[in-house]
Amino acid sequence: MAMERTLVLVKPDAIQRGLIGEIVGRFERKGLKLVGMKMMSLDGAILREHYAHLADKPFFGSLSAFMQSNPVIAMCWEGLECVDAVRLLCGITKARAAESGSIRGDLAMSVSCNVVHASDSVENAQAEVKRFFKADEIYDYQKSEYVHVYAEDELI
Ligand code: IDP
Ligand code: MG
Repeated sequence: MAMERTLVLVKPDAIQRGLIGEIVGRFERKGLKLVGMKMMSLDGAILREHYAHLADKPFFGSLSAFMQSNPVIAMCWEGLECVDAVRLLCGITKARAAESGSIRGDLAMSVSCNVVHASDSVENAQAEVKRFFKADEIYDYQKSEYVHVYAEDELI
């Protein structure tokens, strides 16, 4: 078991629909710790890196335009094995088929406008946090509720 950090983006559709608080609240209530957060506009260069695995897809152009259509909220969340935990909270890509109870399952209907991005592996999470945050934009602090969120032997 390891404390991990992962990148979450609140996507442009969620900003337009007034879902920032709802989405942030779900990660907070889960017991995750917010260690970085900012609003930012994405440009083509960062999106080409971020979505490099989709560069050959026919929808890449519209995905890139969608992600630049208004600012996003970038967040870095920390928790025990949180990369997988956050993916589960978000639900699968095709929001209308995502499990009820998940963020996409409860809040979205689209494949592309699916309200959130979350890193899909520990390795990608490390690269993505670096891509979106400077080192001094990530904050180390004690979260007093950790003694209630985790058992003692999980915090070692
Ligand atoms: P993920 O966000 O669930 O990790 P990825 O396959 O990494 O899914 O795709 C990144 C994003 O690209 C998706 O969240 C979605 O916004 C968009 N996307 C993925 N597949 C499609 C598609 O078939 N049509 C349109 N947009 C897509
Ligand atoms: Mg992905």
